[in-house]
Amino acid sequence: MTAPVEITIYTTRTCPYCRRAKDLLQKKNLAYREISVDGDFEARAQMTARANGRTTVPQIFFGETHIGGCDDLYDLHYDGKLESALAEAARQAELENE
Ligand SMILES: N[C@@H](CCC(=O)N[C@@H](CS)C(=O)NCC(=O)O)C(=O)O
Repeated sequence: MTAPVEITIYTTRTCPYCRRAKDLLQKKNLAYREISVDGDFEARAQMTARANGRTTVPQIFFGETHIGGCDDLYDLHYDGKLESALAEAARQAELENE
């Protein structure tokens, strides 16, 4: 069986899009690791590098797969593709660990 993939979300404290993205993950009972980039230059640089240059928060990852920001997460949800994106990211993680 494929192990569940870790969800990471980079956030700042005052960002409404971050709150909205986390609300959806919580509503879907999806655990996530939150990395606050408030005043943390290194964490922000890591986020931007992983997110192909995107600098806004939130930036969301399923394993190493970059999902994008809040709107991208909701697009997946509204298209009914959230679960398949998680499954695909988990499959990728397994392939990379082989
Ligand atoms: N469309 C983006 C909007 C994200 C956005 O505008 N985030 C704001 C904070 S709420 C931001 O990062 N502003 C620039 C900055 O803080 O450096 C999304 O859905 O994630």
